[in-house]
Amino acid sequence: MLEQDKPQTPAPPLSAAMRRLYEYWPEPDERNNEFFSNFKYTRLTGLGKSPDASRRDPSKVLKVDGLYYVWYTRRAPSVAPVGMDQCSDSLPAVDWDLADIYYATSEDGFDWREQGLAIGRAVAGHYGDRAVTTADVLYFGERYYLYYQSFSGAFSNSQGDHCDVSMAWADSVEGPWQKMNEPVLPLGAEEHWDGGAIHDPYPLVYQGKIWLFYKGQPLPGKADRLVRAQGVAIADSPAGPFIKHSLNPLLNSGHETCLFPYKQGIAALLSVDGPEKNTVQFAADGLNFDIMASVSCPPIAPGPYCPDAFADNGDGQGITWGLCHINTATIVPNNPRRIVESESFLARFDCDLHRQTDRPYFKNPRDQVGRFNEATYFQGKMQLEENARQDIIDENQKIEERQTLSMPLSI
Ligand code: AAL
Repeated sequence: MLEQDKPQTPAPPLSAAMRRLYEYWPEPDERNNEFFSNFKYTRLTGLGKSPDASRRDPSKVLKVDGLYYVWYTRRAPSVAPVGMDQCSDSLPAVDWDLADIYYATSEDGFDWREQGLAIGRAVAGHYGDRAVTTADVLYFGERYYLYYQSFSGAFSNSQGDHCDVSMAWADSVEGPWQKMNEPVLPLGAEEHWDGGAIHDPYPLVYQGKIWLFYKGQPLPGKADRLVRAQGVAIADSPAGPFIKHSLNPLLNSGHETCLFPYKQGIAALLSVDGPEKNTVQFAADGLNFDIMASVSCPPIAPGPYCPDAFADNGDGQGITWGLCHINTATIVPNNPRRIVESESFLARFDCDLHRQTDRPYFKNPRDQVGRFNEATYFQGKMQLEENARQDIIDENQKIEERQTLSMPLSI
């Protein structure tokens, strides 16, 4: 609904919630909200769950000569990660350690064929010798570019998920890829929001320039109020220099980056982290994002099929599908903030965040948000663990005793 079409805010008295309904939310009913969508998932052939390899963090999907292409992180064999203090030359610290970037193709977006290595790790002792991961693609000036995370040297607890972003280019979508072999987007200064890690490079072409969105993570205790956030660095050419925008961070939540041109601006899908996780946001200027809808069970590490990602025509159409990853994420015993991910595989998501589609199937909030089914509530992660049950009974007992003590005798 356009600003000028919004109904007049009624005169006071008006509660804060009702003022938001008039002045903040684009549409009171999600069924009419262009930024609201359910997400539906499909298992893939060729890239699905397999004991041989862990596949994760897919790029945007690109269509070239009628064939869909995707790049992703692949680690084989899919042995379980052992943590940063136990890793070795053959034992991975994390699910994306000792990994390379592979690519796959598909004719219909459902049945995929793994084609092979796109970008591999460097020789030991060289830049990017430990892992090359989390790639995303740009097509610019009739050339292809992959921006990716480059890890040099073994992981360690002190360094954490520390890496920078590098780039490789190719004249053909199938490579060979020439590596820059140096950072194209360096870490921020120690006290900065992106001083600890730079992840999930995500290029778009916007306002005649290359906008490289990325996730930043501060060093522990450095940037207050931030766990992770997203920002942008802008350049005239794919090799940079990329200038980080003075307004960064632009998004105060989210984990893996997922953005797409929408109308004259840019929309973003946020998941996993921060107060504004599980939202779809929009910035008419590509910089100042507002929450437009809250969604549930959004795809993790979404790589959308976004045909106008590089069109820069000021008339972004949106997205209807893409790939994402699903994995086994277990909480590290005695360290609830840490999870270990493993057995990652790629899956497809479908949605309706497109201006040319009108699919009530994806716009019915009752379908998902309002009514998950039994299997959802009693799946491993949702079910109350047996060992937590007794703790809860004991603790509730104590709370009730305290409450009873503090309540007047008359009840
Ligand atoms: C992902 C991404 C980046 C992180 C790790 C692998 O979810 O955010 O790629 O480094 O996790």
